Amino acid sequence: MRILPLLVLLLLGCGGEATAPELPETDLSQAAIIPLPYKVTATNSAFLLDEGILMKIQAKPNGPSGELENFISLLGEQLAEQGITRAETGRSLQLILEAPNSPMAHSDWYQLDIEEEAITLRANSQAGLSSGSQTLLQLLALRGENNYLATGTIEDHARFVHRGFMLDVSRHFFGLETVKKIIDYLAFYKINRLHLHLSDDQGWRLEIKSFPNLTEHGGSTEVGGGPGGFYTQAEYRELVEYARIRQIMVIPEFDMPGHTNAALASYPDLNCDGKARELYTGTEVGFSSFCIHSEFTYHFVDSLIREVAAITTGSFIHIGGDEVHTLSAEDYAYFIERVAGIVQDYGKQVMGWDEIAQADLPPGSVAQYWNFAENAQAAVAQDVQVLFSPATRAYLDMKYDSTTELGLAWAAYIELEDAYDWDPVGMVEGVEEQHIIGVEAPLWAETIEELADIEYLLFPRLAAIAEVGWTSAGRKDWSDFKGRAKAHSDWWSSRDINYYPSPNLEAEAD
Ligand code: TNX
Repeated sequence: MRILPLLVLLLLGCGGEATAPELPETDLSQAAIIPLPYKVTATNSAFLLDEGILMKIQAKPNGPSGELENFISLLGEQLAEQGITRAETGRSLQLILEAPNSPMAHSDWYQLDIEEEAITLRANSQAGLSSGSQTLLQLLALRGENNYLATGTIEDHARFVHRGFMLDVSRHFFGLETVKKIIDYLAFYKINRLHLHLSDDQGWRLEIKSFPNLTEHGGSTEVGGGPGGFYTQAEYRELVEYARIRQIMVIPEFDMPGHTNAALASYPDLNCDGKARELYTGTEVGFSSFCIHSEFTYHFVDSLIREVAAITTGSFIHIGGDEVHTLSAEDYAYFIERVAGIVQDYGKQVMGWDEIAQADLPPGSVAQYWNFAENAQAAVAQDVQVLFSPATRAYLDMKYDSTTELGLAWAAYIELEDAYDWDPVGMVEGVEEQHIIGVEAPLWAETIEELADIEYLLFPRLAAIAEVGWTSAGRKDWSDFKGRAKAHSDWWSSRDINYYPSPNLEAEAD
């Protein structure tokens, strides 16, 4: 990650007013920020948000880069959405960018000072700057009818570097606009990694120029027999860039050697018997596999990883590796080790579901714990970091309760409290804080077809997972969280977000 020392100052200068307005008394420590910041100090006054603000952006030498310009223009748009519009005259809101000299060690560190006359945001990385701006945007979004912000200081940093969300675009395909909307939601909750599950038995969703039939044929359907779809490489680049500007790393996943029916249907030579499989629109898992001892398989994987690495700005490529019920342990490990080597050859780090820890992995790999504790332990034994996505807590495709229409229930029912009230440390014996890269909430798409379905399973649980990943364990508190989540649900309503009205949200905070 780039460490670029930065300071952003937002100054509000009042011009032409004869008498100072009376300022309301406030309490910043009561703000409903999710995830909960590390430290909030209230100074009980107010920063007024009057109309007609003149926004000036000033870049000092050494401060800004091209990267920063993107960020500033994005922040300008987001402030405008919150009613902070630029005017030709009147009060001014000024952004001054410069480089502070004391870099802080924590991931995503920022400090937000809100005073009567100025808002100052300090950070020592682009990521911290982005996180701090999301806090400011939440304060604006949650201000309701008030035309002011509470004053005080927020000092904040993330507990884990990886705070992720996974979207399965294979079982059902979701277009660019839907995914961009989700990226906006992720940024708002300081989730910084979007893992896209781009291939499975039911569909191949990214154009691969050296194997065009993957999308021509393999992308032509989905669960239930709908039309499917895929991203061209140009569209995918657009998505990666949209996310990158919002400090979100896109992690592409091509699940293999199992969960590969769409590829097996598109290229007969990937099958040991040389016969193309039929397209699949059901929801069973575990039946498909590449031909492990055929060199064509590795020629295919090499071309795939080469093309994907070239359009991936993040450091990881996810190779799946889950639920292969048709292979011996030996063949499985042989395949994973060869494919991990290919990923390494193209300069990327390997990520995979926890099963990959049964193979010898290159340094810097990450095993995503979803179901098997012994695999998480095997990862730690070979110094491979563990990403926590326990199906019983973090799988957002699980139903809330027995009456939920969307979703599955094989792992658990997951109410808001279940999604909130857990900690990755202590969940698997021997897997400690230093072995854990972070947490990720996967959304598998067997039962969901459109944005409203996604929103229903995401909200409010995404907010809970965001807090598990960001907030230090000692600061987390369920009864406090549910009060803040209730405030956010009002905001979701105002944005027409189709959230699940969890009974947890209605319960009195005690
Ligand atoms: C298990 S999680 C799977 C997916 C399914 C999911 C449904 C994992 C690595 N494999 O193929 O979509 O359950 O909840």
